[in-house]
Amino acid sequence: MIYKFAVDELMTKLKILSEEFDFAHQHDPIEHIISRVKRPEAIVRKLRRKGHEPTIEAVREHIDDVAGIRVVCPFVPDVYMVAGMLGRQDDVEIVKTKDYIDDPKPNGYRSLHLIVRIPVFLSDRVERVKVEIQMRTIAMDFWAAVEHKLFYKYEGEAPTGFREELRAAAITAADLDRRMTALHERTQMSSSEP
Ligand code: 0O2
Repeated sequence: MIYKFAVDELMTKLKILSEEFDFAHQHDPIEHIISRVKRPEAIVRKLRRKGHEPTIEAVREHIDDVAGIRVVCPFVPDVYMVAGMLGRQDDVEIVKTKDYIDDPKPNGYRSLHLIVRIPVFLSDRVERVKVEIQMRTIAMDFWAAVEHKLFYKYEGEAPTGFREELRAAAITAADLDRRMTALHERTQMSSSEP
């Protein structure tokens, strides 16, 4: 329940940033947001994979993504801008940042991962709860969703050449991001011309 409350709080924060920025700058830096609380079976599986017995203490210590939010942005600069705006809020503590955009995973996966901690105010106490926020562009999201589907189908036993093809597709997606960002910057410049 506490993880759900933390997700609800962060969703509200992100929606406010999205609407207010759109109002002030005529550009919404967030395309869409999804959230989930990890299922108990998936938590136990992840703990065992990391070599821990499934206890509440182990979940608190070793699982950062029980509460998860995915923020999908139109352009790469939007990803960093939204992350910056969130990080500057007084009650949001950035615990860890993994920048897989600057340094993609070997398979080509790109996203900015933030582990944040936020206070959840309950009837008799305040709990500081960790939430994983995955931030990515539409192109990165497309690649990650399809990659996840394909690997699930092959259960890790991908045919020859499959990984190379996926890595090449990730490079194409990154190129698409660069081209779309350049087009966006051109429209921004022309709209600010007198
Ligand atoms: P699910 O089912 O999506 O939640 P760590 O806790 O740092 O030791 P962890 O949690 O693996 O290790 O960290 P990492 O690398 O930041 O990955 C966290 C999540 O990012 C994953 O959660 C995926 O959702 C996503 N992710 C990471 N790598 C890939 C990838 O190569 N492809 C895709 N499609 N998604 C990826 P889970 O728990 O693995 O899975």
